[in-house]
Order: sequence, then C-alpha cells, then structure tokens
Amino acid sequence: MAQIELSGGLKKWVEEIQKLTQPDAVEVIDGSKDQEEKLYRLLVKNGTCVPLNPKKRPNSYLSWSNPDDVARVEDRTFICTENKIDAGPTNNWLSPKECKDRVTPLFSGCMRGRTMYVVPYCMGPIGSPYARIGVEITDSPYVVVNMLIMTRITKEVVQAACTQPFVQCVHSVGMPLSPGQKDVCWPCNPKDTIIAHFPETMEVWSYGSGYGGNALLSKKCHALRLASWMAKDQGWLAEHMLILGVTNPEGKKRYMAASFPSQCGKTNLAMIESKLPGWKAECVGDDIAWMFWNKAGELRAVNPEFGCFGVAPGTSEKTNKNAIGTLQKNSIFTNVGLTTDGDIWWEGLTDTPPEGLTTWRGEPYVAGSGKPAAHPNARFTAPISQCPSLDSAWNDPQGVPISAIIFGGRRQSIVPLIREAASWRQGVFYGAAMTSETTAAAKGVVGKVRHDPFAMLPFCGYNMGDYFRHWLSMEKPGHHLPAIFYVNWFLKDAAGKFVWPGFGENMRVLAWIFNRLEKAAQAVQTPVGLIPEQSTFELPQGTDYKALFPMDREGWKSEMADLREYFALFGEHLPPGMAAELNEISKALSS
Ligand code: GTP
Ligand code: SPV
Ligand code: MN
Repeated sequence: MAQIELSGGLKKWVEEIQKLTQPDAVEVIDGSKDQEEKLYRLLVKNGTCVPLNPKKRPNSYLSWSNPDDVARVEDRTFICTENKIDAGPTNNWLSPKECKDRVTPLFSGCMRGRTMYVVPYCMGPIGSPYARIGVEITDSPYVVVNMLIMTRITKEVVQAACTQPFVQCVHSVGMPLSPGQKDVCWPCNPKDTIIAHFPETMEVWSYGSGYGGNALLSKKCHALRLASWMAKDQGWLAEHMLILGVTNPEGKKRYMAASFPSQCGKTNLAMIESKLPGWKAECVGDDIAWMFWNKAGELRAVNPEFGCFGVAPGTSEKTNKNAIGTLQKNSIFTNVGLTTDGDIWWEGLTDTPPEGLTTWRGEPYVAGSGKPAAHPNARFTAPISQCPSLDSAWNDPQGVPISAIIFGGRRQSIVPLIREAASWRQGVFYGAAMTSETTAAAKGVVGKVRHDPFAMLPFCGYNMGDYFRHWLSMEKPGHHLPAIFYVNWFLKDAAGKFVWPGFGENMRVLAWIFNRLEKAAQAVQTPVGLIPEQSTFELPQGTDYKALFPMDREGWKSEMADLREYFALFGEHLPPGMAAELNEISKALSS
C-alpha cells in the first residue's frame, strides 16, 4: 500500500527528526487495518509480542518488558521552561537549552537499524472544538500498536497534522542497532532514560523507556503536562480524572469527574457495576478529562483518550465485571502471567492461579515463592469502546456536563469515606491538600504517604501554586460550578483489613453525592467538611459508620501542620485562599 504523502509543517519536522535520528526507514501511520496487522506480525517475529489463544482472547497479544522498564520514572521526568519558577517547586527543571544540549546527543543516530514511525493522533472526539492534535515519532512498533488503541488515528488526522499546528513528540527506545546486530524483545535504555517537556514550544522528547506513560506520549506528556499549560493560558482544565454518568432510580442522569492518584481506583470507579438497586453508572473516560466552559456557563468534559491503559492486578469478574468485559478482545497485555492454554492471568483475576502458569519474567510460577505472576504495574491496553457500561455520550464532540468533582486518595486512617466541601474554595483546598500512599505505577517505594495535589503531582506541567490559583479562578460570574467532594475507599482496621468493601459498593457514595446535588440527602458539619448523617446513610452489611467516618482531631491537626509546611514550598505562588482555608479548618479543629 502506498504511504500517505506528508506536506507542510509535518513534512518539514519529520525530515528534521529523520536527519537527527538516522532511521533505516520511515513509515507514516494512518490507522489502516493492514498496517496494524503488519505491525503485529513484526512484533511477533521480533519476540516483543506473543499472540494469545484466539478462542479465548481474539486479536490480543502479550508482551513482557525488560524488568528495568516497568513504570513511569518520575526522577527522570523534566519540565523545561526559560524560568525555573514556571516549572515550580514540585517538578524537576532544566532550562530548554541545557536540556536540548543533553538530549540532542542521545537522539543523534539513535534510530539506526530501526524504522521511524510517524504517528499523528487526535486527542478528543474528532471534529470537537475541544480536540487537539499531536504527532508522536517513535522507533518502537510496540508503542505504535498501543497508540492505535489509546488514541484516534485516521487518514483525516494525518491530513490535519499537515495543515495545523500540533504537539511534537519524539520518542526512542534508545538502542540503535549496528549492521547485523540482533535486536532484543524489549529494547530500552534505563541508564539514559529521560522524559523532557518543553511547554513553551509544545514539544516532548522521551528517550530510553518503552513503557506506559514514559513512551505513549499522548497520555501523560501531552494530555496532562503540556495540556495543563495550555489550559492555564486558555481558561480550561486538563486533569487526571475519570468521567462517569450516574442515573438515579427516577431516571435522572448527572455526570461526575473524579481524580485519584495513579493506581488508586479511577478505572474501577469509571467502570463501576452498581451494587445499589435502581442506580446505574456509565463510563465516559477512565484516566484523563479535559474540561471547558461552554457559552451557557456549563463545565463540559471530554475524554481525550480512545482506550484504557489499565492496572491488571486486582481486576476480576468479582471486583469489576465491566473492566473484564472491556479486555475480552483486541487488547495488549503487558507484564502479566501466561497460562498453558495461551491466555493471561494476574493476582486477583481468580482465587487460585491456574496450573502450569508462567510469570511475567518467563519463569514457571511457584506459589508462595514471593515472585508474582504479574508485575504490580502490569497493564492492559484495551479500546474503551469495548466497555460494556460505555456511556452513549462518550464520543460527543460537545462533551458531557459535569455536576460534581470528586477527589480522593489511598489512606489507611484519618480521612473519612466521603465528605463534601462547603464552597468552591474549600473544594479547591481539598484538591490541593490531597495525600496518598505511593503505588507501583511509578518507580520507587510503595506505600509511603505523600502529597499529591489534585493527583497531578507527577503530571502538572507548570508551577503547582499557579495551578491552585487557576482552579480558584474558575469561580466567576456566569460559571455554573460543580460541587466538590473527597472520598477514601482505603481505610483499614487495626488488623489491616479494609473497612469499606469498595468497588460496586462505591455506588452508595455516588448516590449520596447525587442526592446532595438534588438537595435530597442529609449531611452533618464536621471541622473538615460535611459528612452523611448517620441515620439516613444506608451502609452495606458488616460495615460500621464510626469506622468509615472517624473523627481523629489529633490526626487531622498533624495533617494540617504538615500541610502548612508543604504549602510553604510554594512561597508567594500559593494563593491566599489556600492559606485561609487551612487556617479556618485548623481553627475549627481546635474549637
Ligand atoms: P492508573 O491507571 O495508574 O491511573 O490507576 P487507577 O487510578 O485507574 O486505579 P485502578 O482503578 O486501576 O485501581 C488500582 C488498584 O486499586 C487495583 O488493584 C484495584 O483493584 C484497587 N481498587 C480500585 N478500587 C478499589 C476500591 O474501591 N477498594 C479497594 N480496596 N481497592 C480498589
Ligand atoms: C498512571 O500512572 O497514572 C497511569 C499509568 O495511568 S501511565 O500511563 O504509565 O502513566
Ligand atoms: Mn493514571
């Protein structure tokens, strides 16, 4: 098949990158089926992908990464702005010149012996006023097939990228091949990995990793780090949020967006199967929301993505039927176990592991050996259109109207199951004050409580203090502001057991939020916000109101003291409203 001819700015840029990286061939990706099939044939031949049993898992593949390339690497991620203060105290910073001086030699000749793929993609429904275009150049065919699931790629998008401005993303696994050199299954270069963002020129340069957010540059790099910068300039919001529709027993529907840190329950809530009779939930997006104010002053949200890059371990028929339904076919599984009949397995998928299992390291699975079948950050890449609970407006160019915003984190104690902010400003404070235990989604220690404002700590492309200010600035005449809530599914008892069943039962919390919007649920005031009134909030069997709504004043006081220290990081970039909320809550805790 003849390749699409490039023109305009795209052609010029591709030639420039080709000259720098010296690939053996260049291929433009246009979303055609035969191109996709050819890529999978190549990936199977190279040993990067294994086709799964088509009777069990049609058109699906398994991939095992290099064990040193399994998650995002936050200490190798940089925001490169002329002035350091614009990246702020929470980002790694390099000046654009210093960073280009560092990455240019890395990229010089880095695609030798490989094909350079040009991948124009659209974030958001095609034709939507809220959609944006990007182009990822990569030497990884594994990245290309993932991008084909995760983003919208068509001939029209290629044409659009020839005539319109686009976000420029350059990616290389960082392992050129000399003539005759045999490739490895998962080429990468952990030693030299760097993921550099240039918001002032809308560029991303990513080198050395082939995994997830390090390599699928449309996702965290474009749709969050660069988009948050654009959103600040243009008055909208680019957020690490799921989007879902909730319908009550009377048939009234409302949309909500929720922000939890990585591996803290976004995909699971987005695809929730309601355990509350009469209530229904439908999925619009599971990781990223772009939200814009329309002429009527409504906050409209689109999911910029087209697929899910979901956490595999813990996903099961029992915990989330809809997620399991989403990954039945046309999916890529990375770092999960392989069964003898050519299917996949991970911890939690079923109660007992199947006989003859092979782990993600390619070794026989031994129960109790401490070596899991799946890596804790093993993932599935699946088309969101396959979600059984997909919302009818998931691809609506005008987005869906958001009536509630939910923040949350993974905390064993102190933070109650649900609370409501009394005002927009207090809600923004909830976002700014978010804390959560670290997870396997990023390289480093797991289980350590850290500040993760708005679940954007690793993803905000500018000064976090200015980001708080941007959120506060949404409160203005003509804007119909959503109500703001904060949830915690992860409280534990003294024996270390979760006190809330979570998953489908989270619908009770969504229903309370819905009813609060309808002014149909009772709340009581606490120093840290409004919580459900005990006698009117129906709990699932075996749960205890007191355990779900602890009021640990001393615990909260030390949270606030710690937050005061954290806020000091932002200096004069911390908006006064955040300090005022902190003072008010601290005062309420002492009275
Ligand atoms: P990223 O894709 O990294 O952004 O993660 P995510 O926020 O989409 O998290 P996901 O829904 O994949 O859940 C991460 C882990 O938390 C999985 O192991 C889930 O099984 C677990 N989890 C999700 N929801 C709940 C819940 O309500 N209760 C409990 N106890 N665990 C949950
Ligand atoms: C996250 O870590 O929040 C993810 C996975 O969604 S990754 O795409 O690797 O960033
Ligand atoms: Mn995420």
